[in-house]
Amino acid sequence: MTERFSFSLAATDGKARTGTIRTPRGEIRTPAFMPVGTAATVKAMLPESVAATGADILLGNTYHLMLRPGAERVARLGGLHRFMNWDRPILTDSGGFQVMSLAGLRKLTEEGVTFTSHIDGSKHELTPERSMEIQRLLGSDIVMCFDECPALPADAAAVEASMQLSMRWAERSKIAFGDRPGHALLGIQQGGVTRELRAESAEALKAIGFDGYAVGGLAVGEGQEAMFGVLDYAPDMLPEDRPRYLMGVGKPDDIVGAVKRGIDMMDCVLPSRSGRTGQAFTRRGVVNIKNARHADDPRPLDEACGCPACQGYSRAYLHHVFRAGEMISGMLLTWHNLRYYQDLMAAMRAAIAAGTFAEFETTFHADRAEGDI
Ligand code: PRF
Ligand code: ZN
Repeated sequence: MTERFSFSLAATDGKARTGTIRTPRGEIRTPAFMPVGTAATVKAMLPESVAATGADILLGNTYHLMLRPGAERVARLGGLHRFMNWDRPILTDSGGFQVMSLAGLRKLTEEGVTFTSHIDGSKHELTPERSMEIQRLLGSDIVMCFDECPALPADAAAVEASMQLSMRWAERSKIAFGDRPGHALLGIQQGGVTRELRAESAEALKAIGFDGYAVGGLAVGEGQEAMFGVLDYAPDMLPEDRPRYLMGVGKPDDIVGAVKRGIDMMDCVLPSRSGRTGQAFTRRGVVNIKNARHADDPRPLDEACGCPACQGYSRAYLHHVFRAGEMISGMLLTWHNLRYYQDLMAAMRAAIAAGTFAEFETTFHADRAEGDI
């Protein structure tokens, strides 16, 4: 019998949840953080190193991979897992959001979106049907509906029209996805920061029926307070027995706040991108390794961290290689940041299982308030 995609909750603490997503390619412990592997690589990391940080699943991008190297080529080469040498689960985003933020000339219609590539200016089209086809060619385990996400602030009528278009696209995505045992399709809630639109979107998605549900359209310029305002009600509008994924979030305190409000999965470029620009996340807050005060510091980045950067190297060394533009700088800091994020998720899973999430949250914020890092 083909293994199916499933989700089971093991414990809840307040609205926070911990559980397991099961796929034929392995289990995903939730709450889960997904490192971003946009171009078939988590930049500066070998796949086995990404796994060693504690990641159960990666995120890949339809938009980037369709442009380069092309979805049909990846399929001929055995699919994205084989191509990038990652055999655990992969979730792929559907492309619409990246078209809107990265592509050149864009034209949005009921059918889909035509755009020019940010790489070479060539013309392309994405529709719900083509996005489903690309994600199938890539061999994605968790497929995202094709949607549109307006930048905020936007006027209410525009947010409403965009959400309704995304719901029509969600239905087309579901039909085009078909029945694929072992693979999951997730709907994406839109509706900006308006409760009624979020409710309308949730009802539309539930009527279609998905394996899981994402909260989209947040972290697009509204600020943390407004985002938490939406997360105070939006996850409750989605089925309790399915995973809930907050797309493109976020900073460590965003992640803790989202988990507290009932989110099970997240992704963000922040730990990997910051690693390449000299920013390290630690229990005490952000360390900027290029700062001159690290030049003679023999201490590790974070005494409590078990990653290779903290086990083998001083802040003085990390400062030096960053200043010298050495590649190992991005490698070590990315490793550290991904490990920090995965340790944070593990600590939250343990706290939820033990019923001590409130204490965890208090300590998390107190450690960061101490300063002098
Ligand atoms: N939709 C899709 N991908 C996304 C988003 C969205 O709304 C966001 C919003 N933070 C990030 N990535 N498909
Ligand atoms: Zn470390």
